[in-house]
Amino acid sequence: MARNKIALVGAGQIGGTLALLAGLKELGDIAVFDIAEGMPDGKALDIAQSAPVEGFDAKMTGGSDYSIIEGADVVIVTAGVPRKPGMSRDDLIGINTGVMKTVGAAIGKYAPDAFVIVITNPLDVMVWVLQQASGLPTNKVVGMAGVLDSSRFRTFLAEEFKVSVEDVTAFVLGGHGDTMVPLVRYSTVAGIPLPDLVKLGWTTQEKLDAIVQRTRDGGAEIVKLLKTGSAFYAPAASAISMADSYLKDKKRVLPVAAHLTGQYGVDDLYVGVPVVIGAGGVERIVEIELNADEKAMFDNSVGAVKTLVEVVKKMESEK
Ligand code: TXD
Repeated sequence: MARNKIALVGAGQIGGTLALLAGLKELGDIAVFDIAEGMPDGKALDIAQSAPVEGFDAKMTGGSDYSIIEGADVVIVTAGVPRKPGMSRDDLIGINTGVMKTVGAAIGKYAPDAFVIVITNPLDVMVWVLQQASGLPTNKVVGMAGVLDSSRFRTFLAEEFKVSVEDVTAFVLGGHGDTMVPLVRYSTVAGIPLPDLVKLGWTTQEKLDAIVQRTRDGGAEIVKLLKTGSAFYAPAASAISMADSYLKDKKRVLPVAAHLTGQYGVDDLYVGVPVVIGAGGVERIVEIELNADEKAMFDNSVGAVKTLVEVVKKMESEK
């Protein structure tokens, strides 16, 4: 059986980490593309030379010609510019819209059967632009944000409760960014919902509220510390878990930016919701009932995504 092929468009901080993780996990052969000439070739070569030590087999190719992504089973897109301190994710919209259009067209040409995971910010809008430019079916194009946001939430909760991160599950909804909606009543430690843990005295409501806020600000906290870019280890690990679920038909239930057609009252927008990812791409969208508070937060988040999509549509119509 031929190995799967994973194409990485963008070989920066996240792209390089994706290549290493995909190699270590033996997900398949890896092609790394970037417009910065030489850099993707260098990273591919460097990672290939770690394979004998780590003990994995994967063909690593790097280059600046889109033909290297040909026939990929999975394409992960990080191409674009990241945030600098003081910049919001939305400041990136102008530059990255153009990048998504080029990348989308290339994917449509060279890898039309791929499962595509977009990471470039502002995420929920960029995945929408890329899907349109690629012409790929909407169930094969998703955005990565929720796995990262919920992983951040789980990290902070495990720290607070002094339990293994493995036993903490978290549920987040909505757009990536300041308006995302951590769903406290669906987040648990070994199945015990967080509100019950407050009642049991494991934590206080105030501490829980602070953790929710820290999760929302999780990206900014790291941007501020790094000074020269944004988070990359956890974002890469998150996207790899989505690729893994697709390639192995694991049917994991993961929060991703998925194309909604009426679910949660949203039409033709990409918003973070739980979905089943298997060999068919997004195989099912999980629609849960929200209480009034959650609905208000969700609608606010959807409103923020909608506003940015309108900005893109306006930019395009003025061209
Ligand atoms: O949760 C999430 N979705 C995110 C998103 C979490 C963290 C970071 N997030 C975003 O991912 C971030 O705001 C950026 O938009 C992307 C990529 O972040 P990364 O840290 O990897 O950025 P780099 O290191 O700057 O890498 C981007 C690469 C860089 O090597 C450029 O040369 C390349 O993109 N680039 C391009 N590649 C191909 N084609 C074009 N046009 C292009 N333009 C730049």
